[in-house]
Amino acid sequence: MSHKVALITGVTGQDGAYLSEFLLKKGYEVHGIKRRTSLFNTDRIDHLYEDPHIDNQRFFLHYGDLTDSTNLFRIIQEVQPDEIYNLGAMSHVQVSFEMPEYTANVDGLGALRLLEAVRALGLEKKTKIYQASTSELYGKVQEVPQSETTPFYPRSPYAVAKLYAYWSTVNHREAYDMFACNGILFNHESPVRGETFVTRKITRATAKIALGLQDKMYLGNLDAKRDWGHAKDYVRMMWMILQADEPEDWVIATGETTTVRDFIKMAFKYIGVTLEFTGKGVEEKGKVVSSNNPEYPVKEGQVVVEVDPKYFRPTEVELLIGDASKAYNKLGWKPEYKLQGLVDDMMKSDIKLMQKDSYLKEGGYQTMNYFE
Ligand code: NDP
Ligand code: GDR
Repeated sequence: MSHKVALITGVTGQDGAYLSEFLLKKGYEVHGIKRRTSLFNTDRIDHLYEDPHIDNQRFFLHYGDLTDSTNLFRIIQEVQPDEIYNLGAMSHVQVSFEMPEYTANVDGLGALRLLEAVRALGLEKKTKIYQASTSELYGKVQEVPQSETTPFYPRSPYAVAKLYAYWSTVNHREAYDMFACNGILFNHESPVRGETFVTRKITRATAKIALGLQDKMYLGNLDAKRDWGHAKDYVRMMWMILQADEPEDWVIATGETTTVRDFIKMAFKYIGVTLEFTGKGVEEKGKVVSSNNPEYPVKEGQVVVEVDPKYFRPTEVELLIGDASKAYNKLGWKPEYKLQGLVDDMMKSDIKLMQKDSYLKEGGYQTMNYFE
């Protein structure tokens, strides 16, 4: 049976894992580009891994890097993909201030390398390209809600690099008639979200606090507002973008915005704890007002959130709220998850994860010290 072939950069990341699963279920042959790392780093896709010795393998991994043109050329030539999803990126906004040049190379030039490889290999009529663009392009608030026509004003080296990738995608589409599209995705999260993004940092810390493994968490700007959706809903839309009649750019968002502070309250609500926030700026603290779940040793009055200015960014994106009506109306996409459903999904998973640590500790299990 003939099937479509997809190539995914960033296959080991949150979206790469969800998208691989989604495309495999649709019958695709899926090829992922994975960086060489000193440890496996395939936790998110281990359940999809197939022994290369079996027949009818449909999930393949290739070593590669978005900074290496010859490697990208060779993989694309070998795979001859019908669809490329460029999800690979140095995706952490705060870290991009520490490594702006690398971020520009991977997130900006990396996209151009892929577009040029497709063109140079003469695949521009065969291979469709999805570029992982971002609501960070909007940066400093120009208008709300943000749509495909809202002007961009990037506020980080990450966003500046992604702006280059956005326009490279548009320019290749117009110059060479390629089916190349930007998905301007607002924040999307899941139980496998990277641990240093704010939502996962909060759900992991809340789970640890619930189990008595940690007293409090330290965060940065609690006033920032984000339009948070579930990664599962968003990868479906990535695929829909490449099945549309025309190559276009699309905003994907829930249309609701929430502060970091309220996200924390929602995570604690899952464990039956009500929080109140007092104080301003770096003095602000989140305290337990009541706790109605005796299973968790959280005490009234316990301070569970403090602010550490080291998490403040040199320039911040204060407010994101997306208008995805073009996607709703033209492609019929609608998110299935509401924010509390997403928070519950993440909390359920992190409590389970932390419980494992807790049981091991109680059972006297000690990790090996290889350096003794
Ligand atoms: P993750 O950080 O979870 O995953 C990023 C992926 O990119 C990882 O597989 C990582 O590999 C890979 N990568 C990093 N550097 C390179 C490189 N030099 N060459 C090849 N691959 C590399 O991000 P998400 O899954 O959350 O996001 C996917 C994409 O969508 C990213 O481009 C991100 O910028 C963008 N985006 C994300 C949003 C979100 O809210 N999640 C919203 C809008 C856009 P490794 O595992 O080795 O680090
Ligand atoms: P963001 O996500 O920058 O929106 O980029 P992140 O979760 O890192 O930050 C969201 C907001 O929370 C504030 N914040 C903190 N952030 C982190 N990481 N850690 C903290 O301790 C903390 N305290 C407060 C931040 O200042 C910010 O305002 C994500 C990434 O996935 C990008 O790749 C993607 O393009 C955008 O979402 C859309």
